[in-house]
Amino acid sequence: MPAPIRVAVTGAAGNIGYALIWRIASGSCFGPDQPVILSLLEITPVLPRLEGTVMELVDSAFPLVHGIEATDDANVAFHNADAVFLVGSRPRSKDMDRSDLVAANGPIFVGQGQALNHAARDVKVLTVGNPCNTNCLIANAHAPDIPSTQFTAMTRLDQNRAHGMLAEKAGTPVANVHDVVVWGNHGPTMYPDVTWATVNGKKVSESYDAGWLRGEFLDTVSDRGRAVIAARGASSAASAASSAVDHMRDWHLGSGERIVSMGVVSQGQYGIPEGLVYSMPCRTKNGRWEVVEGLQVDEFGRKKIQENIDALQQERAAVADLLG
Ligand code: NAX
Repeated sequence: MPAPIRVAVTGAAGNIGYALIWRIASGSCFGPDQPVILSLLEITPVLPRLEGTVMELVDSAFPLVHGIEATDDANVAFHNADAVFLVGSRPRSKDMDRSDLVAANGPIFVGQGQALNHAARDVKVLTVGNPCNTNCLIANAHAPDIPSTQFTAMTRLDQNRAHGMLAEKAGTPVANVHDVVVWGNHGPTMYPDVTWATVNGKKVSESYDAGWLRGEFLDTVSDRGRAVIAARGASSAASAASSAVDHMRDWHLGSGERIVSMGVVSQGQYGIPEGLVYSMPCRTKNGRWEVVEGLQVDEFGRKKIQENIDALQQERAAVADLLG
């Protein structure tokens, strides 16, 4: 059995944390033979609640869990971490718009970026807390000693939502749907692009009505988070946790030929300005991701990609004072 890896989860007593930690502990994320030491971070007032989570983890008796630590100190939580899930932050409530969310959550990622820089080196960071692209940008800016390739943001939930919707419409298991590319921001402008996607081995563009693909499909995927809040009275939690597991599992264990959507720091691919954290088509191998280059983007796609560049540049400008 390999040596245990250290996995940190922030916001560990929250809703996503409650679903995520169990999947990590069970081996769904890092593989069925990989032991883990769980390092759970919460803000001080929530430590008693986190204690309850720890009790339940102990009670679940996961053979792969070789240690559980709970703390309110990010430097302790991230010490020698191999993987970090930055979940802790406020979810959007019904009355909040995106700029409220940026203002409420951005500062958290200054301190956590600094703590990562201090405490971790060869670490894979997945930012889930919203607005996740911009929070990832902030954390990365405060961790100059960690390569920016190690900082990613989660748009896998959007890809999974798109796959789920295409599968439902075709009446086929989602395993038969591949390669929707989510471009841009995990926000309303996000673009689930089906140009290279297949369902049951056939191109999506040949299998569905073009009007539906550019209309209801796009609107439903990009508005799904809000629809879940309206229905549940709380933001997506289990599906977010599951998508975080998918993102980190593929990064750690490899995606094979599948295209996976990841928010990554742009190096100028597809005309996306360098340094923006932008969701792009990726493949992963040996613990590293690579952008799938050379896909021919049509005119509609170019317009959508630009909309996301504009949105992310605006978000970046709004947090300029947090970027150091
Ligand atoms: P909860 O409010 O249930 O849990 C968040 C937890 O974070 C709380 O327990 C809180 O005490 C803790 N926290 C706050 N500040 C912290 C800090 N500085 N350090 C450590 N912990 C801290 O929210 P939950 O439903 O778990 O959502 C968490 C975040 O994920 C939100 O920002 C939410 O918007 C975001 N989401 C991101 C998604 C994505 O696809 N990227 C989708 C789902 C979700 O909306």
